This record gives sequence, C-alpha cells and structure tokens, in this order.
Amino acid sequence: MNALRTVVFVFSYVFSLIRISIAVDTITVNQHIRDGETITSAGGTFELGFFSPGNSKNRYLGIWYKKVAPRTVVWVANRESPLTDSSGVLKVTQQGILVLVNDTNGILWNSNSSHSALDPNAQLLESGNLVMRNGNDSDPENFLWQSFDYPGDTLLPGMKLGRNRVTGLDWYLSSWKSADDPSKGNFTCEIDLNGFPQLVLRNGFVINFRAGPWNGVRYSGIPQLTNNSVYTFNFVSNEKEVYIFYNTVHSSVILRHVLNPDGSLRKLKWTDKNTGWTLYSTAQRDDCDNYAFCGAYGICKIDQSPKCECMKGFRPKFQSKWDEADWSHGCVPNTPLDCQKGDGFAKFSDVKLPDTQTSWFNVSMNLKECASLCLRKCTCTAYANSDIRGGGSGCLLWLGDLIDIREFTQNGQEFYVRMATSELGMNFSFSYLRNINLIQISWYIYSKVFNFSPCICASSFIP
Ligand SMILES: *[C@@H]1O[C@H](CO)[C@@H](O)[C@H](O)[C@H]1NC(C)=O
Ligand SMILES: *[C@@H]1O[C@H](CO)[C@@H](O)[C@H](O)[C@H]1NC(C)=O
Ligand SMILES: *[C@@H]1O[C@H](CO)[C@@H](O)[C@H](O)[C@H]1NC(C)=O
Ligand SMILES: *[C@@H]1O[C@H](CO)[C@@H](O)[C@H](O)[C@H]1NC(C)=O
Ligand SMILES: *[C@@H]1O[C@H](CO)[C@@H](O)[C@H](O)[C@H]1NC(C)=O
Ligand SMILES: *[C@@H]1O[C@H](CO)[C@@H](O)[C@H](O)[C@H]1NC(C)=O
Ligand SMILES: CC(=O)N[C@H]1CO[C@H](CO)[C@@H](O)[C@@H]1O
Repeated sequence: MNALRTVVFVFSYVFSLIRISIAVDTITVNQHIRDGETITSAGGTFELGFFSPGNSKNRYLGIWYKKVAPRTVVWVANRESPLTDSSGVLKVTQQGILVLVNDTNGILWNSNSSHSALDPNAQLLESGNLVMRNGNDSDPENFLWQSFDYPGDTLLPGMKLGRNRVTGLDWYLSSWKSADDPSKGNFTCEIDLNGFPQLVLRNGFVINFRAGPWNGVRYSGIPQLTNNSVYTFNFVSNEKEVYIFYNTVHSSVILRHVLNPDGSLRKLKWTDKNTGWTLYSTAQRDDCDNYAFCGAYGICKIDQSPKCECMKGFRPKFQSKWDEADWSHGCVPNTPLDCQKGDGFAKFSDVKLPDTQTSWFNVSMNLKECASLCLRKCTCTAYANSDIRGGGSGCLLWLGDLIDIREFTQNGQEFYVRMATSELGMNFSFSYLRNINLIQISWYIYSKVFNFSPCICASSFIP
C-alpha cells in the first residue's frame, strides 16, 4: 500500500516536472487550451486564457498582465462573440489558424493567414503579442498572423497604430462598450491618412480630438509626447506602411495606452500592488483639446477668458453669437482675400497646427518653394514645414479652412497664413512687433509682390 502510494507520488511529481518543463508559451497543432488553462510568455509578463470582464458572466479569450492585479486585459480575441459558458477551447489547425470553438464545435472566432503553414504553432511573446509561426521561425516578417495586427482598446509598447499600405491592414484602437463588455464601443483612435497623416480620436464619425501632424520630433498638438527618459516615440511613413509606435526605455517599466469606453485616451503606468495603475498622461487635457472648439480661424488660449479668439487678421463671422460664447461659427478674414492681385502671409508661432485633413504635402520641398506654391494656388490658406528637424524641411499646404488651432507657450510650431496684403502692411508698427505672438510679415513674399525693400525706417529715423 505504502509502496503504491510512493509510486503514485513519484509519478505525479515527475509528471508535474514534465508539465513545467514543456514550452508553456506555445500551443502546437496537437495541443489546445481549455477554459481554466493558460499559457504564459517566456519572461512571465503576459498570460493568455479565458476570463470574464467586470460583472459579466460571459467568457472571452484574452491576454492580460500576469503580475498585475486586478486583472488588466490588453487584448480580446472573441470580443464580438462571447461564450456563454466555460466550454471554450482554443486550437491551432494544420493550416496555421487559431480557432476558438465551443462544446458543439461551433466556431466563435478564428485568426486567418494568406500564407501557407509548415509545422505551425502559436506563441505568446513577452511583448504581449500572440503570434502564429512556422516551426521556430521567429522573424516577425514571416509570422502567419499576429494579435498586434488586430488591436483592441490597448496600445502596448512596440504595437503599431496606423496603416499597412500593402495589405491594407488598419491598426487602430477601438474602445470597449463598457468595463463589462469588450465589444466595440463608440470611440476609435487612428491615424487619419486624408492629407498629411495625423492622429485622430472619433466618437462614431465625429472627431473629438486630434493630436495633430507629426513634425519629426513630436505631435504638433501634444508637445510633451516625445522621446524622454521613460519612453521613446516615433512616426514611420514609407511606401509600405505609415504608423506610430512607442517603446519603454527600461523593460521593467509597465506602460500602456488605453482608449476607455468614455472616449478618454490615457497613458497609464503600473506602480505596484498598493498603488495600482497611475495616470501618466491623458490626451485630452482641457477645453482647447476639444476638436474645433473655437471654430474656423479661431485660436484657443487656455489661460485666457474667454478662451477663444480670432486669429490676427480675422474677425468673428457672427459677432453677436461670438459674444455669447458660441464660437462654433468661427472667424472670417477682416479683408477679403484677392488671389489675383496677390496676397501675403502672416507668421504665427507657438501653435498646434490646424487640421490636416484637407492638406497637401511634399517632404522634399523647402519652405521657400512651399511659400511660392501656396501663393500661386488660390485655394491654399496656409503653409508650414512638415518636419521641424534641422531648421525645418518639407512642405505642408492647407487647402481649406483652418480648424482646431490652439496656442502653446512652448514647443508649439510656426506656420504662415494667407492674408490680404493690406492687412499685413497697415498693422505694421513697433507696438505691433513687441508682442511676439502677433503677426510677423513674410517679407520676401511681400517685397516680391510690391517690389520694394522689406525694411523701412521708423518715422523720425533715417538709415
Ligand atoms: C456554439 O457556437 C455556435 C456558433 O457560434 C452557436 O450557434 C451555438 O449555439 C453554440 N453552442 C453553445 C452550446 O453555446
Ligand atoms: C483576416 O480577417 C480580418 C477580419 O477578421 C480581415 O479584415 C482580413 O482581411 C483577413 N485577412 C486575410 C489575409 O484573410
Ligand atoms: C529551429 O529549427 C531548426 C530545424 O528544426 C533547427 O536546426 C534550429 O536550430 C532551430 N532554431 C532554434 C533557434 O531553435
Ligand atoms: C526617438 O528614439 C528612437 C529610439 O532611440 C529613435 O529611433 C527616434 O529617431 C527618436 N525620435 C526622435 C524624434 O528623436
Ligand atoms: C454611444 O453611442 C450610443 C448611440 O449613439 C449612445 O446611446 C451611448 O450613450 C454612447 N455611449 C457613450 C459612452 O458615449
Ligand atoms: C516634391 O518636391 C520635389 C522638390 O521640389 C519635386 O522634385 C517633386 O517632383 C515633388 N513631388 C511631388 C509629388 O510634387
Ligand atoms: C489684426 C489687426 O489688428 N488687424 C487690423 C489691421 O488694420 C486694419 C485696417 O486698419 C484693421 O481693420 C484690422 O482690424
């Protein structure tokens, strides 16, 4: 009896050792995961298995942080088709497809691939990416499928937000309906490829927030979102793909971006069990971050009351409405533009660049070429460098109303707005120059148009 007990004990001990020693971050064609079982990434950061969100009784297949409690889910496979019981099984097919089935073998969710598979297996990587590989091929270019290509509400370090121009894959965030329901909610966050690419957060089809175009160093509208000691941020745009991504500088730092059911886009940092997730930063900080808060040609100044002001050279379209704090109608030029006679440009500094949905760009042009192109194109309302690095390069032209501009006291950007030359000339005085935020004239264009020297002596002074 005792001997039998010993044998059983030894046997189960050896068996548990075997269980531990098999690769627990991988599922092969012969294995599967049932509800209650999990796999863990090699370094123990992420775990994949079945869970129920919030107060829901539904079961979902998802990925969460293994060391973070309460459970924080970063990706859900069957977000639109929940299991109503714990009969779910995840399998890998011979074709390299992940399939989630219930007890009647009904398919609730599956991955896909356009490549042919050879000895396929699914591996949960330390980055939180669930990938389908051929054998042990760990080259990301050769993955048959990866969960990072189908983001949910969370952007993890290393994930791409943007578009694959070749495959058409659209990497965007979509909020959960609620904390209890991971199905697609009202909000999305994506790189909008109309005009110059910019980060846009929408409620349905309506833009709520815009981070602005990437200027080579940062977003024009989120000046603080740039390389620092905690994370690096970058924007990539080429023929193949356009995307943004970030990475933590130290691998021990746990950072995530999440688009919440209420539409707030937050960067959160895990501190410890007692403190939990701390808010690192939020995209929408104040009223001026509400899209088009001050209407067309309005400029939002958060420290000012009222917060909206027409850009210099513009006046409220409907003064009485403007005076009642209804800024939605925006502003119109003081002096109508006259493209044939020739307009000029006024320089604005320290701003978030306007909505680029109706813009045009060429990254090889310089500012001078950009200015003369804008001047010749009568629909062009403004221009700027598309990249501010190394003194500036590239050309960005706005071809519609200038919308969603805010003032920044630092790290803002310069751009040049089309204006009647009379508007530029008449207001030129020393009191005018003293205020650095006011108009500076693009002299070389002005002088070209009027063909005289850009510099004049002030009255009672001689050269
Ligand atoms: C299993 O899934 C199929 C397909 O989604 C569904 O029609 C069926 O009702 C499910 N069965 C159970 C027992 O949930
Ligand atoms: C894979 O499925 C997604 C939606 O589930 C679809 O958008 C995509 O085009 C599919 N890709 C391939 C290669 O079939
Ligand atoms: C991958 O598999 C091949 C063939 O089975 C083997 O020769 C190679 O050493 C493996 N590579 C790694 C990194 O395990
Ligand atoms: C930020 O850091 C990354 C990684 O070091 C680098 O590739 C990138 O060029 C940097 N971005 C800027 C704007 O300096
Ligand atoms: C989402 O949109 C629906 C329909 O427009 C609305 O009833 C619901 O309140 C919205 N939810 C949130 C969180 O805005
Ligand atoms: C962009 O500008 C460069 C330099 O001026 C020019 O050679 C090129 O043709 C332009 N590309 C387009 C698409 O306009
Ligand atoms: C911005 C600004 O002060 N513009 C003024 C420039 O001068 C013209 C003509 O005097 C005024 O109408 C504008 O208001």
